Amino acid sequence: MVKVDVKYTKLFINNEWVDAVSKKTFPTINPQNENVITQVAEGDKADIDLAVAAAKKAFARYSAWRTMDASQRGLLLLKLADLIESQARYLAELETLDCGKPVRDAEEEVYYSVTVLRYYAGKADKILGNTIPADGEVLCFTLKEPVGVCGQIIPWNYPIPMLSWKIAPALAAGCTIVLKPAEQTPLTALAIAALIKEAGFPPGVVNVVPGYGPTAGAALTNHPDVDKIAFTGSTEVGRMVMAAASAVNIKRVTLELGGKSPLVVFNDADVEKAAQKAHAAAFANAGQCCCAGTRTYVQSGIYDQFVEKAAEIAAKRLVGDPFDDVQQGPQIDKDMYDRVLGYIQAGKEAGAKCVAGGDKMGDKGYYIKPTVFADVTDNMKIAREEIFGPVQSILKFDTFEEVIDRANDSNYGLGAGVITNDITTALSFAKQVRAGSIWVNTYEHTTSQTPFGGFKDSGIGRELGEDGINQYLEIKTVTVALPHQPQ
Ligand code: TXE
Repeated sequence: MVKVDVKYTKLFINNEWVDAVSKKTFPTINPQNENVITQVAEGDKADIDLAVAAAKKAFARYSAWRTMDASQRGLLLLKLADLIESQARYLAELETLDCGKPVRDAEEEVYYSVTVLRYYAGKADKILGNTIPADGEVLCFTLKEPVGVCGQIIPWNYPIPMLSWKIAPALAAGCTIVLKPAEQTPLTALAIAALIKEAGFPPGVVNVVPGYGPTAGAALTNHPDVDKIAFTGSTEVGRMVMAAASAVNIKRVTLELGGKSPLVVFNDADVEKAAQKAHAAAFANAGQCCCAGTRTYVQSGIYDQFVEKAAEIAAKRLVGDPFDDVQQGPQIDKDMYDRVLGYIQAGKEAGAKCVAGGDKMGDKGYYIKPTVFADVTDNMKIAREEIFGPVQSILKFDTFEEVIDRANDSNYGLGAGVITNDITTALSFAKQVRAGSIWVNTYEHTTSQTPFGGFKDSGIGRELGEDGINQYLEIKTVTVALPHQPQ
């Protein structure tokens, strides 16, 4: 068993480590063995009030943060990126301890998050307005200004990447932040908070308040001094966040919610390679991925061969201790474990053919066997609802028109993939499928430069890339009377 030192368990407010006002704590659990790792200070409304007050003060007109050169904000982000990079292995191990993902994946995620911080560091002093040839005797231009105090609520499936997607554009834009990590995975956000202080960000610019959703999370979404909420999580909570965000003031809202993404494999694909790609799309991060390709549509000409391959690959997937060299660790917690097993049961009862897995694994920890269902039909629960576990549903189709209609027949629209060598098929798919990211002959290829977000119930707004920083900027139009004639 790898021993990981947990250094930070308190709330991080105004660059200080503090207990919760209530003095309450909550346990964070190791999903590998169901043991309590440690107790963490449990933030609630009173702590959110303090954190928002600190963020508001840090955003005040003449504060150190507001008067800092934009280029300096970029340098602080670069410093933070360097510090995180220098602790990549430690942060990866802490992440694995807290959320059970294989440590090699966790380490890759740390390096990936560093690229996000560096991308937005470069953007800090390149936030440009326009000059506008407005009608009338005027000079007109726009300024892009930070939105203000941002509440950022993140989930447990990719704790460090999600933190980077949230804080990097907000800081580059000049906003201040109160971040609430998921209750299942508070540890890496706190470890990174320590690095934020070390990097030299002024007090109050970033505050991290662990706690539960209905208490700490809701207090943030309901707070009158929060100008924007950025949320990643379930569609169900996303609805609540959106309603709360308009209750006491009109907060800007970005939501990155669930998905049920289709991956469509055409007859001309190489079956072996396509099955490998579809496997990775469905099973990455133990299936706990918002854009997981969980509806695998396979054209009838290669369907039987494909199912056989998919089952074979899933059966060989290495599942086990995430500190070992495995592909899959446990699911995040007991709730999700039970929920995923419930979906597997529902698939069996609906008559889908279970060709791999189909059960829990072992008696300790939240492990589930990589599961593949064939002969899935569109109306089955496992084809319609987000499972968020290691379950692939394979569906058969005949024609292009048919599969586009079926791919689009979902309330979600986060990601979609197509595997084909025919360029017209690929590009027609890209144009006709209603989803925020379309991947052709690849899947989940998401980098700091590429906007990411959903159509329909998968969310509002985009993260990453140029679009990502725009969500943290207000546009101010300045119009100056200026006679066209000589004075
Ligand atoms: O999500 P929640 P859960 C989906 C996935 C999964 C399901 C449930 O289908 O099975 O959601 O997961 C905070 N006000 N995704 O229950 O509850 C909460 O504390 C404000 C998709 O973990 O949405 C956490 O920080 N905040 C997904 C965050 O919201 C609240 C990632 C997410 O938790 C709140 C995770 C409230 N009332 C789950 N209630 C993705 N899009 O990647 C909870 N929270």
